[in-house]
This record gives sequence, C-alpha cells and structure tokens, in this order.
Amino acid sequence: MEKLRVNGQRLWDSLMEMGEIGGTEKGGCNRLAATDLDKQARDLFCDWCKATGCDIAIDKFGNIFAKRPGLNNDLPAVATGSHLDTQPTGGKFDGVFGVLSGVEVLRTLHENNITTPTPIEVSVWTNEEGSRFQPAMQGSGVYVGRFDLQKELDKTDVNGLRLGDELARIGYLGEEELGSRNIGAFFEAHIEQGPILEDEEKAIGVVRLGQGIRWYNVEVQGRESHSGTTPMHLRKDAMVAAGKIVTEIEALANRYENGLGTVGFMQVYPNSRNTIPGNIKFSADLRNPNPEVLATMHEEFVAFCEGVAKDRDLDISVDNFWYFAPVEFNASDDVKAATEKLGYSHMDIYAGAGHDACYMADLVPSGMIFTPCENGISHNEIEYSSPEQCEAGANVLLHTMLTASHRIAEAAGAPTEESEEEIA
Ligand code: HGY
Ligand code: MN
Ligand code: MN
Repeated sequence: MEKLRVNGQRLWDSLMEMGEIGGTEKGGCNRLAATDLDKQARDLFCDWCKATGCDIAIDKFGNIFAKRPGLNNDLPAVATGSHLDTQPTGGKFDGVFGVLSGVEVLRTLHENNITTPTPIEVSVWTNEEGSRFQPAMQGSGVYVGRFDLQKELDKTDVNGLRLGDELARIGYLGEEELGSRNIGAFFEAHIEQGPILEDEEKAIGVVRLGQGIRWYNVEVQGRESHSGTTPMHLRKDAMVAAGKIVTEIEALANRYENGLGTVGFMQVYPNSRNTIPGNIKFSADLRNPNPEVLATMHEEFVAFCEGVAKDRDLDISVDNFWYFAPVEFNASDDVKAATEKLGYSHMDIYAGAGHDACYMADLVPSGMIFTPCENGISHNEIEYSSPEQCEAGANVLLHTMLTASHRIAEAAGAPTEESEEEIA
C-alpha cells in the first residue's frame, strides 16, 4: 500500500473532460447549480464512479454519494467529496478537483483490486457556490442540519425558478434522508484559491481552520425621480446611499487584520440612466478567521447602514441571512501524516473560502488538503493548478483515506487486510 499512487495523467484528463461541460472561451467553466450543465456533470461523475464498482445514492437535496464496498460494509465509510457547480466565471478546478481526486482514489483502488477495510465514499454536494441560489455550502449545510430542507428547496434564483423544481427537472431530487450516510471521517481536497502555498513554495496545505463568513442582503429604498428636474437636496437617491455603504465595506475590512469585505451582486431599480434609482438590492460578504473580530465587523456594518438611513431619510434593510463561525478541522493531523509519508513539502494554513468540509466537521472528524493555484487566482476563468500539483493533492487524499480506513477497522476490531484464502 505504501507505494500506491494515483494516475496523475488520468486525473488531469478527467479534469479537462469535466471542464468541457460549461466550458468558456477563456478556458473556464460556467456551470451553475441545478442547471442542465450541472446535470451533465453529475451524470458523468455517476458513470465514472459506477465503473469502479460504486453504488450511487441521491438524497432529498440532490447530494450524490458514490459508495465503494470494503471488507466490512457495516463499518462507517471514509468519505471525501466537494462540488461540481461553479461560479459564472469559474475555473476548471474549484470544487471539481476535490470531486475528481475522489474519483481517482476509487479508480486507483479498483485497478489494483484493493479492498479497503471500510467502504470508501465520494460525495458531490449541491450548490456549494451560493451563486445562483443562496447561501453557499447549501447541500452540506442541509445535510448536517444547519439549514431547513424545505426552506432551502423553496429558494429561488433571480428568474424566480425554485431550487427544488430545478433539482427535480434535472433528475437529482433524490429519496434518501439527509444526514443518513454511515461515515466515520470526511476529507476534502481543494485548490487553495489564494497565493500563500505558491508564495511559500509548498506542495500541500494542511488546513487547520475554515474562516467565519457572514452574508447579507441589503436593500435601500429611496424614490425614483427625474435626473434632470429633481434638485439635489430633494432627492432620495438609493444609488448614492448604496455607494456609501459599498465604500464603507472596504474601509471596514481594512480596519481589521485578515478582514475581508465584498459586494459582488447588485440590482438597480429601475436601472435607467435618467431616473434617480429608487431601489437598490445588493449583497455583502464579510469574513474573518477570528469570531470576535467578525462580530465587531458585523456590528459596525449594521450601525453604519443605520446611520446612512437616518442621515438620508431612506429605508435601509440589512438581512444577515447566513453566518457560520470559524471551524477547526480535527482530522488535519491525518492529512499531515500522509503528506509527510509521501515526502511533499507542506505548511499549515487556514481556508479563506467556505467548503463543504466546514459543515461535515459538525458530524465527523474532518480535514482538508490544499494544493497551490497559479497566482492565487480563483473564481476566475484563468484559475489553474498544474498536473503535478493535482497529482500530489490526490496522492495525499488517497493515503489519508487509506490510513483512516485502517484506523476505523482496527478500532472496531474488524479485519484490516483481506486474508489469503479470501483472495484465493
Ligand atoms: O464563498 C465561498 O467561499 C465558496 O466559494 N462558496
Ligand atoms: Mn469550492
Ligand atoms: Mn468557489
């Protein structure tokens, strides 16, 4: 087992093939959650897993679980997984690298006729990105009970399409109860999506923590009126108020170490150049690895919006509809041990992005494996990780999972190796 390695070329070819689904001219991927393209990607994943002897299950939120039997199938599986949905200007690697590293683990075990002590499972989580439907990490969040199933299925996109209907339409509104998988550990491989590993010239990031995130829907209600006839002092200009808040988000993030603040989505009504905007809806995304700092950022943000509403006599609503506190990964040492065994350079790191492993950590020992990405760029079509970097990450995933599988079986007093007569 020590010498077992993934097939890096096969992993790379699968990444490129998956990247064709929703592929963009700039070489990225636009494959939003629960679209026909998402269906194509899901179908391809299921086909690839079935070819390695997996059974496929789909739960009531469209999460997919590909399970490869082990020696003792009543023992909890060692699981991995990530997401196949992308940002509108996504790349070929965010999420997909983790899913296909899991597929490569299955393929490596299958072609070497290895039966692991426990089952091995690879999952695809619905709508991790939170772009078409909110919040992010929706599938894993519903799975672990952070979100209510029905409420999340009823979420709609900007065109009023309901997520539950879309999952049914693409054939991925399953029957399996949420949270019902028998798993004993969860590991997710993912590109770092930041510049640190590349700058530090490390092959692997041992992820110790996922930073806290707060998402808001902000709505500024002013009054439409004519841009040519309304004196400045009589205006109820929603755009100017929104602009002050957007500028403050940047200032707020810069006031705190590791503070991050972003406005990525905005709807202007009536969006006509000679009508003073009467209504503006926009997103706010605040992050920090320190929960107390994130709480302070939240308080200052809400207070600032209240001040703008008062000063400009506008109605401004701030809905902090999603929050998760920084999360520690308690199986990171498994990742570190596998990385050292394989001889890859590594460093401890924290995750700036949210990941499904952040929610799986509610249920089972979880860990994450980061690989570098070029110039730290992600959520961009030029996102890139090299074949060698992907291969290293998948090898660490393979050995992390094998070690965990043996540990779970040993702890249960179950066989960890196939006996000769069983093989004969
Ligand atoms: O928002 C995030 O961090 C992730 O990309 N869903
Ligand atoms: Mn991701
Ligand atoms: Mn992402």
